[in-house]
Amino acid sequence: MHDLLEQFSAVLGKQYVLTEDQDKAPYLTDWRKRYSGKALAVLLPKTTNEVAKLVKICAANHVVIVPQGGHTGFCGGATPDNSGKQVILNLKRMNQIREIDTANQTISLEAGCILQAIQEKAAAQDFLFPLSLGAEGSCMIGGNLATNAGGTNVLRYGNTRDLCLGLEVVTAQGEIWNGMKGLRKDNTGYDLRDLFIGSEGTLGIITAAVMKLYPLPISQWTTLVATENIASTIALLTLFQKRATSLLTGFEMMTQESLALNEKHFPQLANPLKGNPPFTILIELSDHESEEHVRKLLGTILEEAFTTNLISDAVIANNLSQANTFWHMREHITLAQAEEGANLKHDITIPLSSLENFILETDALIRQKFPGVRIINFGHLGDGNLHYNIAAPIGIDPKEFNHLHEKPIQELVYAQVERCQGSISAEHGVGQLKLADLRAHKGEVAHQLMKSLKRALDPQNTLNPHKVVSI
Ligand code: FAD
Ligand code: 2HG
Ligand code: ZN
Repeated sequence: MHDLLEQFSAVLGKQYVLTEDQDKAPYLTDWRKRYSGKALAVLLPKTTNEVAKLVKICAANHVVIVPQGGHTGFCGGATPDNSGKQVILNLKRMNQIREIDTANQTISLEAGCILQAIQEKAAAQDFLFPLSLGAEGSCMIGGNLATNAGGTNVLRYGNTRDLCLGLEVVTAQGEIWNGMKGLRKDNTGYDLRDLFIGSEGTLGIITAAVMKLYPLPISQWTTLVATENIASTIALLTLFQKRATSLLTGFEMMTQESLALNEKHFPQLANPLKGNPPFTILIELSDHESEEHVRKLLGTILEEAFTTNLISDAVIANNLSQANTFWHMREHITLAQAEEGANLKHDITIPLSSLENFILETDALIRQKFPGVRIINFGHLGDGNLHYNIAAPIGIDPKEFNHLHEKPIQELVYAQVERCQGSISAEHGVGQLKLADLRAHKGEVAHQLMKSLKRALDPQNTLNPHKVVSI
């Protein structure tokens, strides 16, 4: 073991091989505090060549590597097990922007770049990098790619996969695959890029990427509207999609119960809509034309929504600071849940045509079988993606409640998801949290194909084993 640490130090320098408990501690527990592990060392490489050398050392010694970015993932994918034999390979020092190609509208960058820093770098050159999520101040592009993160702009720009044109990956054998071409068309056989995106560190280590950039919108309007039920909410989405088409860049849903929790922990983020409506919808329109053009369009659509009784109230943000407050309301629900204590997350997608049926039936079943629970249902409604989270009844210890009820609640929710032809992971991935559920959900053929891929690319099973799929 001593020899191994010396080999790591020979590649990185001793200060980038963390072995002391207090130095390793920040890398060992996940954001939700649900998973905690031990590690032989935390390795902090600066270059792709260093990553390749470290992987070769690990492969030769059968040492398991857990790749890690900002460690904000929700499925325990970046947390090691309890053996103390695995190493964490954290990419945070690989944070260089390699190039912004203005003609190609692409940015080439290293895996450890923080998402918010990428957005800012792009904006400084009049470009939009559209990936946006609540953890953007600490998650990294490598982690976003490895989880195929979604967020609030998917409706218009797609998820991380849709934004990626090229990758650089260190394979399980320590070879470097350079796929850093910024091409929008490339039909040269199997799509290796798409194989690594969403593989959660189980097939290779993403060290760099070429990502798409877009022209920066010059006008943006954000509004909060009240709807009485899920049917009118979906009808409202259809209306906005028809009238605003590609100008619609955000359509997020928050239920009354979600916002009540927000208000409890963040009273400054109280809902400006009157009378705590059953559903509060955050809608954003963006355009490259004048402010007035979008404002007028928004007004016309809202008027139509009022006259057809789809909405009962609306507040349009009249400046950037108010628009930011609306977004904070939406993003703070996760933080309010964390403040409230342990909770059960269900990150699911349902076809929009089945969404009303899913919510009505599942809500009723949950309330009947688990009286008093709070259904913290919110999410990216425009993508059919609900965060259908469950919090313990008020006054009941959340940990005790989850211990007793997590399994039956999850079985109920996932059975409903299957009935509606949905997915048990919309954007957060699988990690160790959903490892067991994946098999049943994907079906035997898909599961075997996934195992074959894992065996082919990582035959020694040293890259993040027992995450996503076990072989
Ligand atoms: P980590 O958590 O470090 O890692 C995640 C997985 O990727 C692990 O399996 C890890 O092994 C692997 N990995 C990390 N880096 C690499 C690499 N370079 N190469 C190979 N594998 C790697 N997610 C959404 O999709 N949408 C949201 O709206 C959203 N909102 C969030 C809000 C909050 C407040 C928080 C805390 C999280 C949110 N997330 C969201 C979840 C999380 O931020 C995303 O999954 C994010 O993409 C993870 O990035 P990370 O750098 O933190 O990755
Ligand atoms: C979001 O959309 C994130 O805010 C977090 O994906 C969802 O807390 C959650 O379950
Ligand atoms: Zn989300």
